[in-house]
Amino acid sequence: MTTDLDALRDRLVSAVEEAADLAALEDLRISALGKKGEITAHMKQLGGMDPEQRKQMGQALNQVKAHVAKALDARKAVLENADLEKRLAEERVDVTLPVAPEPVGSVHPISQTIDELTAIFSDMGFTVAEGPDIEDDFHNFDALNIPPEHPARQEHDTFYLPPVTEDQAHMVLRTHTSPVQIRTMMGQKPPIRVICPGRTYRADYDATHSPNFHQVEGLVIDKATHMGHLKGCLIEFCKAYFEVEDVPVRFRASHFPFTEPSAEMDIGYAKRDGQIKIGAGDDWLEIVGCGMVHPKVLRNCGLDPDVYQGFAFGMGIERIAMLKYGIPDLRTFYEADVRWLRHYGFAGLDIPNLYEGLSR
Ligand code: 2U9
Repeated sequence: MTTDLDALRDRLVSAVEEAADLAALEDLRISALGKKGEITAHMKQLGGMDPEQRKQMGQALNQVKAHVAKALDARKAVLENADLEKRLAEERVDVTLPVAPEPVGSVHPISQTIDELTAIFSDMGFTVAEGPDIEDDFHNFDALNIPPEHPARQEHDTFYLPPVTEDQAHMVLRTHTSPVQIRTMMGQKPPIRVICPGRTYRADYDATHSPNFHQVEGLVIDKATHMGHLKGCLIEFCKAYFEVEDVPVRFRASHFPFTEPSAEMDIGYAKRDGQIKIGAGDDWLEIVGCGMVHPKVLRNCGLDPDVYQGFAFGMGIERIAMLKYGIPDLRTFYEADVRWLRHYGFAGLDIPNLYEGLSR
């Protein structure tokens, strides 16, 4: 009987030693030691033996079992080690290789233009102010001297939001960033020097209008601010933004409810080979609306117009981006076309500043 067990042990141990992989080894473990395994089957026969035989067979079987279990453990360690070595060889990384080129994102021309505006006006002592896209009638219209019956209220093609409660103020998607300046004047004491870039909304859609567009507006309030400061500030802005030494400008009288006097500023340009060249030539492009803040607007914000004056200006961000970067169609700004972005986008880490250059 012990010779049979020796043969069983030798057969199982050599099968274990020859197991090719961990799966084959697990199959062997089950077929030897599992519930229906060969050694288990022998164990089950112990119950039918007389006590002396059971004792001898029991001891012999336990030795076989221990031997096979030891062989299983030893083979498992060998196979696991071989697996690890194989993976290490396969997954080896040569850290001296150059970084593989990856598809990179780019900065959208609207973001780039806002960064450029921020760099230019920061250098002149302005900070950036922001406000909500959803505004009430007061901040978007009334405070700006645009009362309900004023024609400008219709001209703005306003998106009105349905009231949540009956007594709630009319809420609108802001039609300009001017409410940000209202909030600034009501929230802090002069001197004030802010620019307010951001999204604006008007119910208007064609080749030159988008229902969602971007504006930047500026506001300066102090005790002795005058039209000369306004002109100097906008001329400096144009030279810095269009990256030209000198730029011909002209101011034409205009009308806005929130400024008095009001003006529009044009810059000189020439068309060469179908491209717009800013700073030369006899043609004019309107780029900025501006004026001295209306005394009623100052009063609406709690400022005494006999003490404080200021100027304000506003321009369309898409418009100045199109002029600088030769982008012909307004609608392409919002199409999220990756080929357009690759062409007109900017490198993510080239943050515009006046020392290294605005657009490289
Ligand atoms: C306050 C007081 C005055 C902001 C101004 C303009 C003139 C203007 C347009 C330019 C092109 C908007 O994007 S556009 O359609 N803006 O012409 N904006 S003065 O005046 C203000 C603003 C806020 C408290």
